[in-house]
Order: sequence, then structure tokens, then C-alpha cells
Amino acid sequence: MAAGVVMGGSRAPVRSDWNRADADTLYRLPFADLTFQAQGIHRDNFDPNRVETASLLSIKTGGCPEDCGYCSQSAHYDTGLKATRLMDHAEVVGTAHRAKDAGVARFCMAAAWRSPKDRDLDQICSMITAVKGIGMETCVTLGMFTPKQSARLADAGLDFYNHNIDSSPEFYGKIITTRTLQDRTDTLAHVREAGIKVCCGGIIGMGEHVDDRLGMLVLLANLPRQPESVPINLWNEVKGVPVNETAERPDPIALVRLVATARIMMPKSVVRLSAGRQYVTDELQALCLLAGANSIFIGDVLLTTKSPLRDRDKNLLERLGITSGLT
Ligand code: SAM
Ligand code: DTB
Ligand code: SF4
Repeated sequence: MAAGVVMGGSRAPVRSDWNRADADTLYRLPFADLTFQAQGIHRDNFDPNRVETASLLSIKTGGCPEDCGYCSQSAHYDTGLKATRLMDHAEVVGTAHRAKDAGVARFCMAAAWRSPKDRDLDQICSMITAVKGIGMETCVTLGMFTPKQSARLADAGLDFYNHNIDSSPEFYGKIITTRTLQDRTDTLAHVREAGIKVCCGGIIGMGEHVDDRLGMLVLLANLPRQPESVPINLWNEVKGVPVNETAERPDPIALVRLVATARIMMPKSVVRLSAGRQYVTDELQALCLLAGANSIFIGDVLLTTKSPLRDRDKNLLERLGITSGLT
């Protein structure tokens, strides 16, 4: 097969033997060839006129023992964020109800933990069961955990677990020292063993090189099974964290190239434009959607930082003729 050419088709096998040279060849194709190929693969596997929606809630904010250099919630940095305790069950379910009424499909609950304690898990499991009970897809992101803990989440009815690898193996150690990438992939394996779907992606714009972004895609695409959901976050500016010193907003065309490359390498995964969309123009979002992105977070706050207003998203999707279920 010629360099940069990948077979499409919904029945084409999903490759798990990607290397950086393959990813780089795709990424550097002439823009029209790259986006045409990505759009073809997208159409083979998804409705190109549909975007999935998810909303986020920080159920336990700040005071995190991990030292992730990009995060407002790490206790290692002075970001001015006030730490909170685990949110009350009724408040979580009430927020999920409002998201459901607004037409959002998935509710993602996030906690600033290195890993959950068993007694916290009791409360989380009852939140999952309640949110599932109102007819929403459920996702949680709680840090690392054991096979036994993942089985409990599965029993509670959890659909997705979000656990990002965040960057390339080389860059990982430059932004986080309190855990390793191996810790991360171990938890992903526990999630899979419990039969929970995986949501795993990363952040760009922290000062990493294009090669790190491609290294991250290679790692994701070569996991024993590709993640069902791949969030691509643009680093959301946070004062007081180390990444503030190195961050560089990615070139808009580089973002589209990365989305298209992700779409081609992971043809059946939902690719989510996640944090940082407030920095992105409507035109650039439209290009990313054409290149194969098909999910967004809805709501004016993500966990601790901003996102575009829901009305702006609704208006953009309407102008593009994209169905999302938003009311
Ligand atoms: N503590 C858990 C963990 O790290 O797995 C769950 C919550 S953590 C906030 C979830 C993800 O949010 C991180 O893996 C990272 O990809 C993303 N994230 C955190 N801070 C961010 C920022 N300032 N901009 C963009 N993404 C960010
Ligand atoms: C993901 O990849 N992005 C979301 C979700 N998974 C949990 C989180 C984005 C956080 C942005 C920074 C903040 O708001 O604190
Ligand atoms: Fe803690 Fe997660 Fe933030 Fe890292 S990304 S500091 S683990 S909340």
C-alpha cells in the first residue's frame, strides 16, 4: 500500500501496530488528502451529521495529592482553588437531571483523587446507579484503581471510565512525577477486565512537540483494544501551575491535522473536542468536525475552567446541520 494510504470501510480491520513513522506520514499528508481520507473513514463508521454530547461535573474538587503540572486541582501548586469534599448525592443527581433535560446524552463525574477509597466508592456507586436510572449514559474519572474496585463500578452500571494518558511516554515524566504511565495503563486494563468502556485521550498545548502528540495517538491506537472515546483537550490556562511556563497554543491547522490523524488511526472511536474550545473559532471547530471529531462537552464550566456557552454550541451545530439531541 502507498505511504499514507489507509483502508477505510466499516468492516476494515482496526490496526493495532501503528508506529510513529506511520502516524507522521499521515499527519504530514497534503491537507486536502488527509482530511478527505479522514472524512471517508468517518463516514464509513459514523453518521457524519451527528455529534455526541456529554456534560461534566466536578464531584470532588481540588486538594489532589498528584503533581500533574497542568492541573488547577493539584495540592502541589498555589492556584487559588478552594478544595471541597465529595458532593452530596442529591446535588449530583439534580445536576444530571438538568443536563438530561437539556438533551445531553452522557454525564461524567470527576474527582480530584489519586485513587478512590473504598468508602468513597460506596457513594460513587450509588450516584452512578441513580444517574443511569434517569436514562443517561454514565462516566466517571476518579484516578487509579484496583480490579476489585472496577468490578464494583461495573456492578453499579457504569458505562465509561475516563482515564487519560495525556501525552507521549517521553513527555509524561516532564509533567507528572507522582505516578507513571504504566500506572495509567494498568488502571485501563482493570477497566477493560471489568467490561467498562474506556475513555482515554490527552492534552495538547502544554509545550510538547508534534512528535509527542503523535506518540500519544500511537499509544492509544495500540492499546489492547482502542478506547471507545478519545478526548482531545487543549490545555486550559491555569495560573500557578508549571505548565504555565511552557504552554504554547497549538497552530489551528495542527489541531485539525491531529484530529484527522486520530480519526484514521482509531476509525471506530468517538473523538471528543474536549477542554479549550473557548479558544477555538467556529470555523476551526467546523474543520475539526469535518476531520472526524464527533463529540463535545456541553456546559459553560468543565471542572474548574471555562468552556463555550451552550447556546454558542447549539447555534454552531444548527448552522452545520448537525444533530446532537440538544434541546
Ligand atoms: N483525577 C483524575 C485523573 O487525573 O485521572 C480525574 C480528573 S482529571 C481533572 C481528568 C483529566 O482532565 C486529566 O487527565 C487531564 O487530561 C484533564 N485536564 C486537567 N486539567 C486540564 C487543563 N487545565 N486543561 C485541559 N485538560 C485538563
Ligand atoms: C477529559 O479528557 N477532559 C475533561 C474530562 N476528561 C474529565 C476534563 C477537562 C478539565 C479541564 C480543566 C478544568 O476544568 O479543571
Ligand atoms: Fe489530580 Fe487528576 Fe488533576 Fe492530576 S489531573 S492533579 S490526578 S485531579
